[in-house]
Amino acid sequence: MMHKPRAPLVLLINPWITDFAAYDLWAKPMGLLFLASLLKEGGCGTAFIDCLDRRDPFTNSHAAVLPGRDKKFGTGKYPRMRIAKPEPYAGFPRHFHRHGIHPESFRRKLAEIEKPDIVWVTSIMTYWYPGVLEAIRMVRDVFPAVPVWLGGIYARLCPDHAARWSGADRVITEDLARIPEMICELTGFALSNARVWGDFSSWPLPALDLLKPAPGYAPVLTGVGCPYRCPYCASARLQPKRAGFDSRRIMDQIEWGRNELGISDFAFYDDALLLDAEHALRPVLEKIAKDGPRIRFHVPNALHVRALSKDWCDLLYASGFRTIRLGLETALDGRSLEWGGKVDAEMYLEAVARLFEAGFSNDDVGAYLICGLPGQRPEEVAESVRFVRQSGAHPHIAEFSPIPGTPIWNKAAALSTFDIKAEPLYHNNTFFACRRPDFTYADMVALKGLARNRGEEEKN
Ligand code: B12
Ligand code: SF4
Repeated sequence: MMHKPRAPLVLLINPWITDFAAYDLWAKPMGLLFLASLLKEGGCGTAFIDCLDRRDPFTNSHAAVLPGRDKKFGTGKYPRMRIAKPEPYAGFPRHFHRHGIHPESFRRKLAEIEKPDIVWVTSIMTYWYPGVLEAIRMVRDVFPAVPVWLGGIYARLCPDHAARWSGADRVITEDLARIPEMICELTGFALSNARVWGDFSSWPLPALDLLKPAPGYAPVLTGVGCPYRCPYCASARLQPKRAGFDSRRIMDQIEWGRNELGISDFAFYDDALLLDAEHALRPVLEKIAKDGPRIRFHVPNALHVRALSKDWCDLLYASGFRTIRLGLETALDGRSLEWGGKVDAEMYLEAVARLFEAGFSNDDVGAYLICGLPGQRPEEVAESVRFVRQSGAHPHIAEFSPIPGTPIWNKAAALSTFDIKAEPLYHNNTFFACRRPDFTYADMVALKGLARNRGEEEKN
């Protein structure tokens, strides 16, 4: 008699952030949490280790660790340990840290878990790969014979680098629709929900219950993809097709977080939250506004200014949005057109005025300004900072960081004196690898100061 293969146990790992600085600005491993739900729904066992847990007692009481701290709206500081600066950053005047739990805590958590059949490691920023490599090394120490698969944003944007250096058995660049087949090839187990994997709109809710203790906030995703093609952005490469959840599913994500997990702060991860949102997001927000919002929403990933009609601004306010970030990038219309035409200065001023009329305060509203793009001059950024401040919103500098496969990538590689094609550490926004004689690192620091320092600006 043929035996049905046993359901495999998949260990999911969210690795450390290795960076000069990192702040938990509503950053949770959303991709991995969706995968956990898909695996569970398909019949697999799952275990999860979060190297970015801010509340790990072992870590926060360890003498070598600067403990984490809770801040506003569920955000906060990660615990961190100073570590040696990787060689490519030699001479860069900042200390380097591993953010998250103590490695010994990670080792203990691994030792407590039943031996898995596969280990899945996610990755986010390409330049955080040292944390990914360290996690995989430790997994190999504890479970030498267990296959390790690496997926996520670093894996997809730098597959050759990841294949060469990560230590994973497999670097996942395939469409998610292929994953059930790949699991079956490895373990012989056929997931019962194989067809769901490639159909975003049918995915189950992300497994927020794996985050223990319950997090102070939850990420929410209503859809993937963006119709724009800004030259510096990897959205189209990561999510070429737009897809979205219906209102029921969006409401379920929020209600589950609020009612079952007691969460009151929610951060949207969409690239284009308000575009084509009439039928899915709007009814959800209308219901929340009608019932009286007992929750707060945040959009750290920026809204499209062009979508901010009067009724949307009113609805955002009434449904509990508190942190509004706008993707302005520049106040110079010529530049805006050159960079994809998603907004112009007049459109922005009208939108900000509508947000204030709706009830938002100056402190609620911020605008991102890209800084240091090839061809851009520091004076343009300074002008945009002043423009945003005059509009009543807060300017937020987004340092240009070159991303593989984006339209501007080759131009950035030709401009940079660092080998950004071979070394993902040079994609770090803090490092500013595209510094040049007419836009220096000192210019970047000064512009960040200008954007931060309202008092200085008002004095001048
Ligand atoms: C939400 C978001 C943020 C959040 C937090 C993200 C986090 N969790 O840490 C915030 C707003 C804080 C943020 C900040 C920044 N971000 Co951001 N962010 C995103 C965004 C929009 C979504 C990421 C996400 O969660 N997606 C949703 C999940 C479902 O997808 P996923 O993680 O890719 O997972 C899927 C697959 O990859 C796969 N998968 C994942 N893991 C695994 C593992 C295995 C084994 C398998 C099989 C599959 C698999 O399955 C999942 C389901 O499909 C992306 C853009 C994008 N469209 O992806 C940019 C993006 C990651 N950010 C980017 C950048 C540049 C930044 C900033 C530097 C911007 C700036 N200049 O300030 C800052 C840096 C922050 C810092 N230093 O801490 C770049 C990446 C750059 C890089 N070099 O890697 C991106 C790609 C946007 C872009 N400009 O193109 N960001
Ligand atoms: S509008 Fe935003 S998400 Fe869309 S391509 Fe431009 S930067 Fe990327």
